[in-house]
Amino acid sequence: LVSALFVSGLPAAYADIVDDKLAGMEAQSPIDIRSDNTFFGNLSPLTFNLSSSTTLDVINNGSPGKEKTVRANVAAGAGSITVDGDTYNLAQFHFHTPSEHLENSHATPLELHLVFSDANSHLLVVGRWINYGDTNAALAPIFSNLPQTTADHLAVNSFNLNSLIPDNLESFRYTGSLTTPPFSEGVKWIDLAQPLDMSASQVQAFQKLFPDGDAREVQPLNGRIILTDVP
Ligand code: 1SD
Ligand code: ZN
Repeated sequence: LVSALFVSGLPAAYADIVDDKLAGMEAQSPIDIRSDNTFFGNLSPLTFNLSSSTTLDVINNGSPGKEKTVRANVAAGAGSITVDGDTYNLAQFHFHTPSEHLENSHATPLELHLVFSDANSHLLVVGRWINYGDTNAALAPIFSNLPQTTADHLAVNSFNLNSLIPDNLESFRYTGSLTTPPFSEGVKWIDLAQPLDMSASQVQAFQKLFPDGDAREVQPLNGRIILTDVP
């Protein structure tokens, strides 16, 4: 029964790799973040240290049964986040459509994930909702030239990673999992409350690549606590 519940939350593309390994996993991501399931607290500060001019290797990771996204691999040493005395290095960022995390049960058109890992390979993902708004100039070099196939690489020079992070770092924090196979748990999630804006045509360029979307359905909290410093 437990495994059937998880299977029902998987995009069809993942059905072939689902097996009994998912049974017993109960701290999965994404989740529905609502005002009635979050607890206010004094959260520890987030310290980002991000290059304002790094190179990106952007790939289309469209393989069925695996992750499906456009992913920007960043140069080693280009970014880190320090939280609770632990420093995690930025490996890559990528997008999902529609958003994987829900905001009061609503999806936004896109969600950004910045994937970090520490010296012990513990993962921390910073998520940010993306809403329709003005053209995002910083992301234009990626979204105007999205790699159309898994064979394409797009090189972006002088990308300012700070353009992805808001000044206001209020967030929602919980412990969950990868949202793509193998859905490993123990991932620290920090979902920033301030959304990022992109134009409808930028969003559409991404959605054209993944017409069925590339978002996993929300998973049960199973007693987990979501902390926030949003007043
Ligand atoms: O989908 C990503 C996948 O691309 C990979 O980055 C993995 C970490 O190795 O994380 C997932 S996710 O949970 O950030 N969606
Ligand atoms: Zn992701």
